Amino acid sequence: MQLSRDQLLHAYRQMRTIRAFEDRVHEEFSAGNIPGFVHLYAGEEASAVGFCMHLEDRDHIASTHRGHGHCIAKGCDVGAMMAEIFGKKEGLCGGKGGSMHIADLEKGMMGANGIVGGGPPLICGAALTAKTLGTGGVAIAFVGDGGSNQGTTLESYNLAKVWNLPAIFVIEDNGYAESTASSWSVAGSQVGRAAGFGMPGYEVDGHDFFAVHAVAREVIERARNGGGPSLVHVKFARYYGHFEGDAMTYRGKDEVPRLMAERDCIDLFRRRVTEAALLEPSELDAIDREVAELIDRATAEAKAAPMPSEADLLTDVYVSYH
Ligand SMILES: Cc1ncc(C[n+]2csc(CCOP(=O)(O)OP(=O)(O)O)c2C)c(N)n1
Repeated sequence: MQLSRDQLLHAYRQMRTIRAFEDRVHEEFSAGNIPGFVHLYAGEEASAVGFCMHLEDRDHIASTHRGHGHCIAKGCDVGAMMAEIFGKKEGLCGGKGGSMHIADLEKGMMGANGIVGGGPPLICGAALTAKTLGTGGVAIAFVGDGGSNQGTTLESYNLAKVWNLPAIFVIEDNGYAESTASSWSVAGSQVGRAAGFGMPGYEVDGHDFFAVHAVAREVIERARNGGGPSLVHVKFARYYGHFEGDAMTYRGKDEVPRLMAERDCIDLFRRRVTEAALLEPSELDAIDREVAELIDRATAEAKAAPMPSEADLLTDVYVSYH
Protein backbone atom coordinates (compact mmCIF):
# COMPACT_ATOMS: atom_id res chain seq x y z
CA MET A 1 0.00 0.00 0.00
CA GLN A 2 1.66 3.22 -1.15
CA LEU A 3 -0.65 5.82 0.34
CA SER A 4 0.42 8.25 3.03
CA ARG A 5 -1.61 8.77 6.20
CA ASP A 6 -3.00 12.02 4.82
CA GLN A 7 -4.02 10.35 1.59
CA LEU A 8 -5.80 7.56 3.46
CA LEU A 9 -7.68 10.07 5.60
CA HIS A 10 -8.58 12.06 2.49
CA ALA A 11 -9.83 8.96 0.65
CA TYR A 12 -11.99 7.93 3.60
CA ARG A 13 -13.41 11.44 4.03
CA GLN A 14 -14.25 11.69 0.33
CA MET A 15 -15.98 8.30 0.20
CA ARG A 16 -17.87 8.99 3.41
CA THR A 17 -18.94 12.43 2.10
CA ILE A 18 -20.34 10.90 -1.09
CA ARG A 19 -22.21 8.21 0.86
CA ALA A 20 -23.68 10.70 3.35
CA PHE A 21 -24.59 13.10 0.55
CA GLU A 22 -26.42 10.38 -1.38
CA ASP A 23 -28.19 8.99 1.69
CA ARG A 24 -29.44 12.50 2.49
CA VAL A 25 -30.58 13.18 -1.06
CA HIS A 26 -32.47 9.86 -0.89
CA GLU A 27 -34.23 10.97 2.32
CA GLU A 28 -35.05 14.43 1.06
CA PHE A 29 -36.27 13.18 -2.29
CA SER A 30 -38.47 10.56 -0.60
CA ALA A 31 -39.96 13.32 1.56
CA GLY A 32 -40.85 15.28 -1.60
CA ASN A 33 -38.42 18.11 -0.90
CA ILE A 34 -36.35 17.87 -4.09
CA PRO A 35 -37.72 18.74 -7.52
CA GLY A 36 -36.90 16.80 -10.67
CA PHE A 37 -35.09 13.53 -10.93
CA VAL A 38 -32.11 12.02 -9.10
CA HIS A 39 -29.89 8.97 -9.64
CA LEU A 40 -27.72 7.97 -6.67
CA TYR A 41 -24.12 6.75 -6.61
CA ALA A 42 -24.03 5.03 -3.17
CA GLY A 43 -21.98 1.81 -3.36
CA GLU A 44 -19.76 3.11 -6.17
CA GLU A 45 -17.64 5.59 -4.16
CA ALA A 46 -14.30 3.79 -4.59
CA SER A 47 -14.34 4.47 -8.32
CA ALA A 48 -14.84 8.25 -8.25
CA VAL A 49 -12.41 8.70 -5.36
CA GLY A 50 -9.85 6.12 -6.54
CA PHE A 51 -9.51 7.92 -9.88
CA CYS A 52 -9.97 11.55 -8.88
CA MET A 53 -7.37 11.35 -6.10
CA HIS A 54 -4.74 11.30 -8.86
CA LEU A 55 -6.13 14.39 -10.60
CA GLU A 56 -5.44 18.11 -10.38
CA ASP A 57 -7.46 21.16 -11.45
CA ARG A 58 -5.82 21.06 -14.94
CA ASP A 59 -7.36 17.60 -15.46
CA HIS A 60 -10.92 17.16 -16.67
CA ILE A 61 -13.64 14.63 -16.01
CA ALA A 62 -17.03 14.08 -17.59
CA SER A 63 -19.71 12.26 -15.68
CA THR A 64 -23.04 10.54 -16.23
CA HIS A 65 -26.62 11.03 -15.04
CA ARG A 66 -25.32 9.44 -11.77
CA GLY A 67 -22.90 12.27 -11.19
CA HIS A 68 -22.85 13.43 -7.55
CA GLY A 69 -19.95 11.18 -6.54
CA HIS A 70 -17.77 12.32 -9.43
CA CYS A 71 -18.49 15.98 -8.60
CA ILE A 72 -17.55 15.57 -4.94
CA ALA A 73 -14.43 13.55 -5.79
CA LYS A 74 -13.29 16.25 -8.26
CA GLY A 75 -13.57 18.91 -5.58
CA CYS A 76 -16.94 20.56 -6.20
CA ASP A 77 -18.35 22.44 -3.23
CA VAL A 78 -20.78 20.17 -1.38
CA GLY A 79 -23.02 23.02 -0.18
CA ALA A 80 -23.31 24.49 -3.68
CA MET A 81 -24.07 21.01 -5.03
CA MET A 82 -26.87 20.46 -2.52
CA ALA A 83 -28.30 23.91 -3.35
CA GLU A 84 -28.16 22.99 -7.04
CA ILE A 85 -30.10 19.79 -6.42
CA PHE A 86 -32.73 21.78 -4.53
CA GLY A 87 -32.90 24.16 -7.53
CA LYS A 88 -31.68 27.18 -5.58
CA LYS A 89 -30.02 30.38 -6.79
CA GLU A 90 -26.79 29.67 -4.81
CA GLY A 91 -26.47 26.32 -6.56
CA LEU A 92 -23.33 25.47 -8.49
CA CYS A 93 -25.15 26.24 -11.75
CA GLY A 94 -27.52 28.87 -10.36
CA GLY A 95 -30.18 26.23 -9.67
CA LYS A 96 -30.86 25.81 -13.37
CA GLY A 97 -29.22 22.44 -13.92
CA GLY A 98 -30.19 20.25 -10.99
CA SER A 99 -28.78 16.81 -10.29
CA MET A 100 -28.14 15.76 -13.87
CA HIS A 101 -26.32 18.90 -15.02
CA ILE A 102 -24.05 19.84 -12.14
CA ALA A 103 -20.79 21.20 -13.53
CA ASP A 104 -17.86 23.24 -12.28
CA LEU A 105 -15.45 24.08 -15.05
CA GLU A 106 -12.98 25.74 -12.68
CA LYS A 107 -12.53 22.37 -11.02
CA GLY A 108 -12.30 20.55 -14.35
CA MET A 109 -15.70 18.96 -13.77
CA MET A 110 -17.34 19.13 -17.20
CA GLY A 111 -20.68 18.06 -15.91
CA ALA A 112 -23.06 15.33 -15.04
CA ASN A 113 -24.84 14.43 -18.25
CA GLY A 114 -28.39 13.42 -19.03
CA ILE A 115 -27.28 11.95 -22.34
CA VAL A 116 -26.10 8.37 -21.88
CA GLY A 117 -22.74 8.18 -23.68
CA GLY A 118 -22.46 11.99 -23.70
CA GLY A 119 -19.25 12.14 -21.65
CA PRO A 120 -16.71 10.34 -23.84
CA PRO A 121 -16.79 12.82 -26.76
CA LEU A 122 -16.48 15.69 -24.27
CA ILE A 123 -13.33 14.31 -22.72
CA CYS A 124 -11.81 13.71 -26.15
CA GLY A 125 -12.15 17.47 -26.64
CA ALA A 126 -10.58 18.18 -23.25
CA ALA A 127 -7.78 15.67 -23.90
CA LEU A 128 -7.11 17.16 -27.34
CA THR A 129 -6.91 20.63 -25.80
CA ALA A 130 -4.50 19.38 -23.12
CA LYS A 131 -2.34 17.72 -25.74
CA THR A 132 -2.38 20.70 -28.12
CA LEU A 133 -1.58 23.26 -25.42
CA GLY A 134 0.89 20.94 -23.69
CA THR A 135 -0.73 21.42 -20.28
CA GLY A 136 0.15 17.91 -19.12
CA GLY A 137 -3.51 17.42 -18.26
CA VAL A 138 -5.50 14.23 -18.70
CA ALA A 139 -9.23 13.69 -19.17
CA ILE A 140 -11.45 10.93 -17.82
CA ALA A 141 -14.94 9.90 -18.87
CA PHE A 142 -16.97 7.89 -16.37
CA VAL A 143 -19.46 5.80 -18.35
CA GLY A 144 -22.10 3.29 -17.26
CA ASP A 145 -22.22 -0.28 -18.51
CA GLY A 146 -25.23 0.70 -20.62
CA GLY A 147 -23.41 3.79 -21.88
CA SER A 148 -20.45 1.63 -22.90
CA ASN A 149 -22.54 0.33 -25.80
CA GLN A 150 -23.36 3.78 -27.19
CA GLY A 151 -21.84 4.72 -30.55
CA THR A 152 -20.55 7.96 -29.05
CA THR A 153 -18.47 5.93 -26.60
CA LEU A 154 -17.07 3.56 -29.21
CA GLU A 155 -16.27 6.39 -31.60
CA SER A 156 -14.48 8.19 -28.77
CA TYR A 157 -12.27 5.12 -28.20
CA ASN A 158 -11.41 5.26 -31.87
CA LEU A 159 -10.58 8.96 -31.80
CA ALA A 160 -8.58 8.76 -28.58
CA LYS A 161 -6.50 5.91 -29.93
CA VAL A 162 -5.91 7.36 -33.40
CA TRP A 163 -4.87 10.72 -31.95
CA ASN A 164 -3.05 9.18 -28.97
CA LEU A 165 -4.99 11.39 -26.56
CA PRO A 166 -4.42 11.56 -22.79
CA ALA A 167 -7.90 10.10 -22.28
CA ILE A 168 -9.19 7.41 -19.95
CA PHE A 169 -12.52 5.63 -20.17
CA VAL A 170 -13.83 4.26 -16.89
CA ILE A 171 -16.72 1.87 -17.42
CA GLU A 172 -18.66 1.83 -14.16
CA ASP A 173 -20.47 -1.48 -14.32
CA ASN A 174 -22.93 -1.33 -11.42
CA GLY A 175 -24.77 -4.43 -12.53
CA TYR A 176 -27.66 -2.84 -14.39
CA ALA A 177 -28.51 -0.37 -17.12
CA GLU A 178 -31.89 0.68 -15.74
CA SER A 179 -33.29 -2.86 -15.28
CA THR A 180 -31.14 -4.69 -17.86
CA ALA A 181 -28.48 -6.80 -16.14
CA SER A 182 -24.98 -6.00 -17.32
CA SER A 183 -24.23 -9.74 -17.45
CA TRP A 184 -26.47 -9.61 -20.49
CA SER A 185 -25.71 -6.20 -21.98
CA VAL A 186 -21.96 -6.14 -21.39
CA ALA A 187 -21.57 -9.90 -21.61
CA GLY A 188 -18.20 -10.31 -19.91
CA SER A 189 -15.21 -8.07 -19.57
CA GLN A 190 -14.51 -4.93 -21.55
CA VAL A 191 -10.81 -5.72 -21.65
CA GLY A 192 -11.28 -7.48 -24.97
CA ARG A 193 -13.18 -4.54 -26.35
CA ALA A 194 -10.31 -2.23 -25.39
CA ALA A 195 -7.91 -4.56 -27.20
CA GLY A 196 -10.10 -4.27 -30.29
CA PHE A 197 -9.31 -0.57 -30.32
CA GLY A 198 -5.61 -1.14 -29.55
CA MET A 199 -5.93 0.27 -26.02
CA PRO A 200 -4.73 -1.31 -22.78
CA GLY A 201 -7.75 -2.58 -20.84
CA TYR A 202 -8.16 -3.50 -17.17
CA GLU A 203 -10.85 -5.06 -15.05
CA VAL A 204 -10.97 -4.09 -11.40
CA ASP A 205 -13.05 -4.92 -8.31
CA GLY A 206 -14.81 -1.63 -7.59
CA HIS A 207 -15.54 -2.63 -3.99
CA ASP A 208 -11.79 -2.48 -3.33
CA PHE A 209 -10.64 1.14 -3.16
CA PHE A 210 -6.98 0.12 -3.17
CA ALA A 211 -7.32 -1.95 -6.32
CA VAL A 212 -9.07 0.94 -8.12
CA HIS A 213 -6.52 3.46 -6.88
CA ALA A 214 -3.60 1.34 -8.15
CA VAL A 215 -5.05 0.84 -11.64
CA ALA A 216 -6.01 4.51 -11.79
CA ARG A 217 -2.44 5.52 -10.98
CA GLU A 218 -1.08 3.37 -13.81
CA VAL A 219 -3.47 4.56 -16.54
CA ILE A 220 -3.29 8.23 -15.50
CA GLU A 221 0.52 8.18 -15.43
CA ARG A 222 0.57 6.56 -18.86
CA ALA A 223 -1.77 9.19 -20.30
CA ARG A 224 0.19 12.05 -18.70
CA ASN A 225 3.45 10.72 -20.12
CA GLY A 226 2.17 10.60 -23.69
CA GLY A 227 1.30 6.89 -23.65
CA GLY A 228 -2.26 7.43 -24.84
CA PRO A 229 -5.69 6.21 -23.78
CA SER A 230 -6.75 3.26 -21.62
CA LEU A 231 -10.01 1.64 -20.59
CA VAL A 232 -10.86 0.43 -17.09
CA HIS A 233 -13.88 -1.79 -16.40
CA VAL A 234 -14.90 -1.26 -12.76
CA LYS A 235 -17.28 -3.89 -11.38
CA PHE A 236 -19.50 -3.23 -8.36
CA ALA A 237 -23.12 -2.45 -7.50
CA ARG A 238 -25.37 0.48 -6.82
CA TYR A 239 -27.37 0.40 -3.60
CA TYR A 240 -30.36 2.47 -4.61
CA GLY A 241 -32.65 2.07 -7.61
CA HIS A 242 -31.83 3.25 -11.10
CA PHE A 243 -33.55 6.51 -10.19
CA GLU A 244 -35.15 7.53 -6.91
CA GLY A 245 -38.59 5.94 -6.90
CA ASP A 246 -37.49 2.81 -8.77
CA ALA A 247 -39.09 -0.18 -6.96
CA MET A 248 -36.22 -2.45 -8.11
CA THR A 249 -38.50 -5.39 -8.85
CA TYR A 250 -35.75 -6.75 -11.12
CA ARG A 251 -33.39 -7.38 -8.17
CA GLY A 252 -33.49 -10.17 -5.62
CA LYS A 253 -34.71 -9.00 -2.21
CA ASP A 254 -31.47 -9.88 -0.43
CA GLU A 255 -29.10 -8.61 -3.16
CA VAL A 256 -28.43 -5.15 -1.73
CA PRO A 257 -28.39 -6.04 2.00
CA ARG A 258 -25.94 -8.86 1.24
CA LEU A 259 -23.65 -6.60 -0.77
CA MET A 260 -23.75 -3.93 1.90
CA ALA A 261 -22.86 -6.46 4.59
CA GLU A 262 -20.11 -8.22 2.70
CA ARG A 263 -18.63 -5.97 0.03
CA ASP A 264 -19.19 -2.35 0.99
CA CYS A 265 -16.24 -0.26 -0.25
CA ILE A 266 -16.17 2.00 2.81
CA ASP A 267 -16.41 -0.87 5.31
CA LEU A 268 -13.68 -2.80 3.47
CA PHE A 269 -11.46 0.30 3.49
CA ARG A 270 -12.07 0.83 7.20
CA ARG A 271 -11.31 -2.76 8.04
CA ARG A 272 -8.14 -2.81 5.99
CA VAL A 273 -6.59 0.37 7.36
CA THR A 274 -7.51 -0.33 10.99
CA GLU A 275 -6.38 -3.98 10.92
CA ALA A 276 -3.05 -2.84 9.45
CA ALA A 277 -2.90 -0.18 12.20
CA LEU A 278 -2.51 2.57 9.59
CA LEU A 279 -5.40 4.58 11.04
CA GLU A 280 -7.26 4.47 14.35
CA PRO A 281 -11.00 3.69 14.38
CA SER A 282 -11.46 6.84 16.49
CA GLU A 283 -10.04 9.10 13.75
CA LEU A 284 -12.39 7.53 11.22
CA ASP A 285 -15.32 8.00 13.61
CA ALA A 286 -14.35 11.66 13.95
CA ILE A 287 -14.48 12.02 10.14
CA ASP A 288 -17.93 10.40 10.14
CA ARG A 289 -19.16 13.02 12.62
CA GLU A 290 -17.63 15.93 10.67
CA VAL A 291 -19.13 14.68 7.43
CA ALA A 292 -22.56 14.28 9.05
CA GLU A 293 -22.36 17.90 10.25
CA LEU A 294 -21.28 19.07 6.79
CA ILE A 295 -24.24 17.36 5.14
CA ASP A 296 -26.69 18.63 7.79
CA ARG A 297 -25.44 22.17 7.22
CA ALA A 298 -25.47 21.87 3.43
CA THR A 299 -29.04 20.55 3.49
CA ALA A 300 -30.33 23.18 5.92
CA GLU A 301 -28.71 25.97 3.90
CA ALA A 302 -30.01 24.58 0.61
CA LYS A 303 -33.54 24.44 2.01
CA ALA A 304 -33.37 28.00 3.32
CA ALA A 305 -31.78 29.47 0.16
CA PRO A 306 -33.82 31.56 -2.29
CA MET A 307 -35.08 30.26 -5.60
CA PRO A 308 -33.72 31.90 -8.77
CA SER A 309 -35.72 35.03 -9.55
CA GLU A 310 -37.49 36.02 -12.73
CA ALA A 311 -34.51 38.25 -13.54
CA ASP A 312 -32.31 35.12 -13.63
CA LEU A 313 -34.45 33.48 -16.28
CA LEU A 314 -32.49 34.62 -19.32
CA THR A 315 -28.99 34.71 -17.81
CA ASP A 316 -26.67 31.90 -19.01
CA VAL A 317 -28.81 31.46 -22.11
CA TYR A 318 -26.94 33.56 -24.69
CA VAL A 319 -23.17 33.78 -24.99
CA SER A 320 -21.41 36.91 -26.19
CA TYR A 321 -17.97 36.40 -27.69
CA HIS A 322 -17.16 40.15 -27.77
C1 LIG B 1 -28.94 8.81 -25.30
C2 LIG B 1 -29.81 8.32 -24.18
N1 LIG B 1 -30.53 7.19 -24.33
C3 LIG B 1 -31.31 6.74 -23.33
C4 LIG B 1 -31.44 7.47 -22.15
C5 LIG B 1 -32.34 6.96 -21.03
N2 LIG B 1 -31.51 6.38 -19.97
C6 LIG B 1 -31.15 7.11 -18.89
S1 LIG B 1 -30.14 6.25 -17.86
C7 LIG B 1 -30.20 4.89 -18.83
C8 LIG B 1 -29.45 3.64 -18.44
C9 LIG B 1 -28.00 3.88 -18.31
O1 LIG B 1 -27.37 2.75 -17.78
P1 LIG B 1 -25.83 2.75 -17.47
O2 LIG B 1 -25.09 3.44 -18.56
O3 LIG B 1 -25.44 1.36 -17.16
O4 LIG B 1 -25.69 3.68 -16.19
P2 LIG B 1 -26.24 3.43 -14.71
O5 LIG B 1 -27.62 4.04 -14.66
O6 LIG B 1 -26.25 1.98 -14.45
O7 LIG B 1 -25.29 4.17 -13.83
C10 LIG B 1 -30.97 5.11 -19.97
C11 LIG B 1 -31.21 4.12 -21.02
C12 LIG B 1 -30.71 8.66 -22.05
N3 LIG B 1 -30.76 9.41 -20.95
N4 LIG B 1 -29.89 9.06 -23.05
